[in-house]
Amino acid sequence: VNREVALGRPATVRGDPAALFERAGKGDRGALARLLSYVEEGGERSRAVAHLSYRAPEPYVIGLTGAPGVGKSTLGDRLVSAARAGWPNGAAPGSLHRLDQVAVLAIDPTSPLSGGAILGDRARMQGHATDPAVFIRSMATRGHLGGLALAVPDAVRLLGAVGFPLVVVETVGVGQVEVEVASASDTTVVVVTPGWGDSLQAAKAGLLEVADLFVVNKADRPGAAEAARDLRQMLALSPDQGWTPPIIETVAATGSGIDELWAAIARHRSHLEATGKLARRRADRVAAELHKVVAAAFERRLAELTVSPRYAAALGDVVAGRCDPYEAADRVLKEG
Ligand SMILES: Nc1nc2c(ncn2[C@@H]2O[C@H](COP(=O)(O)OP(=O)(O)OP(=O)(O)O)[C@@H](O)[C@H]2O)c(=O)[nH]1
Ligand SMILES: [Mg+2]
Repeated sequence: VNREVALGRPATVRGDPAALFERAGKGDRGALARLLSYVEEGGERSRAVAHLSYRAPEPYVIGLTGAPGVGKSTLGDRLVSAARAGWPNGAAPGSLHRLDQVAVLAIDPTSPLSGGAILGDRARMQGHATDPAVFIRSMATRGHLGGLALAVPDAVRLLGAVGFPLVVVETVGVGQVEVEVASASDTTVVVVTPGWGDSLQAAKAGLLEVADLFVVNKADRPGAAEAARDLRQMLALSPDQGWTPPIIETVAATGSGIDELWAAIARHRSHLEATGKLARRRADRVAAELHKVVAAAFERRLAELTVSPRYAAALGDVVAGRCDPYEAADRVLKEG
């Protein structure tokens, strides 16, 4: 008799993705957290999670990105409140009206482990600590092949599959990974603060191209209007794609401007749905994802190949001058 059975639980529940998935779908947050750890780790169990999740409806994903400390978590917190409180006067913007459950994923591409981020964001988001309908989780890349670019979509699909219609993804920083993660959202919100620096950094990082919406947060500080103007000027140079990213000034610390932000997100969603862009975007995203999965599989096979005896033999022949590197490579690949 193993311990699980002795404790009166089915033996499979402990680490079995399918059993955890079923429990997560019934609102078991511990089971959900465990599944997200599997996704972070990558490997067989993360594959199982992906398989369990793929048929479910996709949640709507709002991406919040920007330089460290601009107020992404505080904004995310406010958006969660807005989503939970419902739309004023019952004017429901599509399915964003009064959500039963909201998930927040805080992504930290800079740290291999998520400990610090978890503590920080838990502290900031403690306003929702007692709201069982809000699920907050930090994620870092541990071993997932393809890193966050694959782990985040897996996590988002999992959250959708266990019943979250909306996921807010917060990404720190303005590097390449962040742009990638940010652009994996349905509505990408780029957050800057007053002062020319953030906007310029965002532009350099390629965030202008992926932004559906800009937020100038900390508008209680001097220079917010100027920052908005700078952004508007930069945007005027980019090609018209049927949607001009609104620029919204907020004070996340007090909640000022959050209604406007929420309304702009809802407008963007309606725009995506009405024009068919949402489906196209998602299809593009899946294409990029599949490409990465295949690339990761090739990488893995290459790594195996280069430590095989066959590879060593071919290499030996090149070193000894018995064949050229191309012939050797052909031989290595052909016998695969
Ligand atoms: N003055 C002012 N401070 C703000 C505002 N919004 C957030 N802050 C403060 O700015 C600091 C950073 O806020 P966070 O929400 O943690 O910012 P973040 O972008 O999530 O930070 P990282 O996750 O570390 O990149 C905190 O001390 C907030 O209280 C605002 O509108 N005005
Ligand atoms: Mg944060």
